[in-house]
Amino acid sequence: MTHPRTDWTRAEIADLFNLPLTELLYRAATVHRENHPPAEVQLCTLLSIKTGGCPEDCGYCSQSVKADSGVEATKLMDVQAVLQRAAQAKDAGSQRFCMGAAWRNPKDRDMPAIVEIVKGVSAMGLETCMTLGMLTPQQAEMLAEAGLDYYNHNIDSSPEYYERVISTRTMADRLDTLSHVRAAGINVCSGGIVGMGETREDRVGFIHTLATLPQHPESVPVNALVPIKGTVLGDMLADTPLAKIDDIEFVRTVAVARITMPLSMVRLSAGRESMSEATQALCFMAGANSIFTGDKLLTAVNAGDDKDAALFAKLGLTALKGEEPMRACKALEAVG
Ligand code: SAM
Ligand code: DTB
Ligand code: SF4
Repeated sequence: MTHPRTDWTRAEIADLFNLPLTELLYRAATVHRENHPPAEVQLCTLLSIKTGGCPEDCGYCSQSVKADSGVEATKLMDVQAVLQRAAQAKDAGSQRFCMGAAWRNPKDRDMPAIVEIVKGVSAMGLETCMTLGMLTPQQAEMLAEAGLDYYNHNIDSSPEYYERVISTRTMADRLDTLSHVRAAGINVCSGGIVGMGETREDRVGFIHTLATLPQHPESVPVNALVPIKGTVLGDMLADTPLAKIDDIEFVRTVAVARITMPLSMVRLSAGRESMSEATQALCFMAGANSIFTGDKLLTAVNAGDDKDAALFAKLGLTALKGEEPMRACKALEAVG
C-alpha cells in the first residue's frame, strides 16, 4: 500500500471542487471503494459528559458562556452514569462512543475520572473517543495509557476564516494539541464545520490544512452548521437565510475530503437532521462512511435511530463490520 499523499496544493484541491459533480462523485466513489467497503457505514454515538459554561468563544457553539442559548452548565457526569449511557449505545448497535466536555482544556484534577471512564467504556468493547479541548503532552499520554482510541479536536475551518469564528484560541493551538495526540499514539479525529458563512476558498483551505498534516486524521468529521439561537453564527444565519450551505456544495466538500484523505473515515456529522435523504445519499456516494446515531448530538437534536434505520434500509447500507478504522490506522503505521 502506498502512503496517501500529504503534499496537496490549494490549487489541486480547488480543481477538485470545480469538477463537474458527476465526475467528482465518480472519482470520490472510486477512491471510497478502493479503500473501504462502500455499503458499510460506521455508527458512532455522542454523549456530552460535561455541558455548557465553556470559557471559549466559538461562534457556532451553544456551550460557550458568550452564547445566550439557554444551555445549562453542568458538572462532569459520574463515571457510572456515563458507563450506563455507553451500554445503551452499544445495545443500540453503536461501534464508537464519543464523549465531549465543554472545557478549554481538562484540569489535572479531572483526569482520574476521565481515565476511569475511558477504561470502563473500552472494557465494554466499544471504541472510545474523547473531545475535551486542548491537551498537554502529559494529558495525551495519560489518555493513551488509559486506552483511549481516538481524540477529537477540530480545526473547524480554513486558517483565515478560523480567526473570524474563534478568538480565544488559535489554529496553531489546535494543531499543537493534534500533534500531542499523535505523539502519544492516539488516533486523531479532526474536521470542521461547513456553512458558517465561509467562502469556497475557505473550504479549500480547510481541506488543505487537514490533507497536508504530516499524517491524515484517521477520522474526519464534516459538520454542517447547526444554527443555534443565541450563538453568534446561529443568529447571523437566522437573519440571512440564504447563507445556509448549499446541499451540493456540502456534498462537494465531503467528496474532496474523501479523495484527498483516502484512508480516513469521513463522518457526515452534525446537521444531518435537517438534510434531505437525497442529500445524505449523495454524501454516502461521495464517500462519507460514518455517522452519529441517536436522538441527540451534544446539545442539538440528531436524526434519530428510527429515521436512520429507515434511511439505511432504503439505501441498502449496513453498519460497518469489523475493525475497519483500526485496519486503516495499522496500514498507515505499516507504511510509516
Ligand atoms: N470543547 C471541545 C472542543 O471544542 O474542542 C469539544 C466539544 S466541541 C462541541 C466539538 C466540535 O463540534 C467543534 O469543534 C465543532 O466543530 C462542532 N460543533 C460545535 N457546535 C456546532 C454546531 N452548532 N454546528 C455544527 N458543528 C458544531
Ligand atoms: C464533531 O465534529 N461534531 C460533534 C463531535 N465532533 C464532538 C459535535 C457536534 C455538535 C453539534 C452541536 C451540538 O450538539 O451542540
Ligand atoms: Fe467550548 Fe468546544 Fe463549544 Fe468551543 S466548541 S465553546 S471549546 S465547548
